[in-house]
Amino acid sequence: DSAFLPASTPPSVASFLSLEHGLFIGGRWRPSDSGETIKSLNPATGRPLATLTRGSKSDVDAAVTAARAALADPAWRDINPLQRGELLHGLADLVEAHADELAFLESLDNGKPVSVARTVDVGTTAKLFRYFAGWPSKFEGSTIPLSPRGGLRILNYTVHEPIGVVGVIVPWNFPMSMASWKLAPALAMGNTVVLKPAEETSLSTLRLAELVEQAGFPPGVLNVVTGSGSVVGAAIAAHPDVNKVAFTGSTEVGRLITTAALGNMKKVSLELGGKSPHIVLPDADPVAVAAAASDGIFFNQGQTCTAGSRLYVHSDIYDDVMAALVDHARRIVVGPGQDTATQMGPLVSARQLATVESYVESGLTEGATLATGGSRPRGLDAPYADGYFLEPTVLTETTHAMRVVQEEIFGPVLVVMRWNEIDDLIDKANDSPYGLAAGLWTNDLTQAHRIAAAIKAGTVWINCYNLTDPASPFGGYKQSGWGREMGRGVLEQYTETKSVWVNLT
Ligand code: TXE
Repeated sequence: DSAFLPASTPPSVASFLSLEHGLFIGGRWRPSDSGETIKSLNPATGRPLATLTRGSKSDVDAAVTAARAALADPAWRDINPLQRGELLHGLADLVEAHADELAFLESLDNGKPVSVARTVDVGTTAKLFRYFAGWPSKFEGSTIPLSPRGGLRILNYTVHEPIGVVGVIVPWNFPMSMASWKLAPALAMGNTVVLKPAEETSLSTLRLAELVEQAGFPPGVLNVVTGSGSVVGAAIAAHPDVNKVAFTGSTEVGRLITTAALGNMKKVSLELGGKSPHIVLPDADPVAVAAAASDGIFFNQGQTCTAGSRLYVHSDIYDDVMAALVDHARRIVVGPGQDTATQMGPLVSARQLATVESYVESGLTEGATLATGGSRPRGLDAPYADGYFLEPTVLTETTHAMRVVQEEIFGPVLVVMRWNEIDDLIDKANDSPYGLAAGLWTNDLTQAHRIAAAIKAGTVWINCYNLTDPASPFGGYKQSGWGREMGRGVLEQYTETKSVWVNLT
């Protein structure tokens, strides 16, 4: 199968794709010790898009050595906080300057519409670097008022120091922005990074590494090792000289990483799966809420950790919401992400498509009703006929015993349930191993705050959904993760706090 690029592909993207993509270690691009490569596929066609390097364990060792050396390099260690902020601002400028190119690249590699990649993936990345650029000069320690003890007068103060080498392992749903969620605070706090993108979607991270270099970060501050999770990811998680690992991905792999990290007790932060309840109260406008529920699940092909994948609609307006929801879902234009009309692209891989289709199958076998979707869309011409497309899918008559209600599907599949009584609704909403996010629609202030307080989730959206911001903390309860990303609080996760005691007597 030969590579295929749409006519609208920017020349800069086409020439980047044709490069031999090496590993970025110590400021240099180099092949792997393994000499092996990986084919990165275009999910809209199933054909090859680019060739990546398959990193090995010894490549991870080299990257960690480079990151360790960069920590001690005066060009990074002794840089003043304002200069560190300026480097991050410079990186944000470069991401903005290359936004169209980066968005197109992300769309080709992941499948999502270019417009989504432009506003969400690339937009978020630039904003993240901009937000964290302000922190190096402002994240202060404290002086702590202590009373004299044993005749000693004491001065006690704290300082924040970098943790050291941070391993970053990210998934394929928002490739560049998931990397930046971790990279931005790690760099702002003076750490160095060894980053492993997902093997399905490594390209935007490799381009970002070029921009990091161009922005003037010293060699070894960011290192990128592409390759498989079981080799490169596992080597980072187990490495005795990595001080922290920050991960976004499946709960299952999060568990493996945590176990591997125990070897040297490295710090671990985790953003894992979700099965977020999206709740509609009886006073909500059925048509508006149906559109929001549809966007809440079908955005990014349903491959969003916060996807509003369990919809609970009050019986009084259930029929009206369902009619509008099915209508909305059927109107979604499914196609290649590079077509301007496309609203939903292909799933990221043949494997993900097969997983999602098997969930739909399992739901139907367990007694759910298919309200719409469930099939691969017909009518896509070559070369898109072999792409990993699936129709927006809605299952009704679902119950909490079903796998489709309990497990993260991570695709465009919504399960819908009716509710009547608020305490029962809250129990159902919390009946999940996950606790990442929740949404609810009502103008009833009392009920809104009552439900928001009772839901075990790291984020609750009231009359909105899927909003995030670099200034607002994000993370999960229960098996959705450890720690919070973004906001001021994340700085603690990328620093060690030292308490210094001085005898003033
Ligand atoms: O994720 P993985 P996959 C969920 C979602 C999806 C399922 C499978 O339900 O259907 O996971 O996706 C690296 N040690 N989410 O298999 O495997 C891997 O190379 C260290 C939800 O693609 O978790 C990649 O870089 N690293 C989630 C990263 O981990 C390992 C987003 C994530 O891959 C490793 C993604 C190992 N042993 C998937 N094995 C969300 N909610 O945001 C793999 N990796």
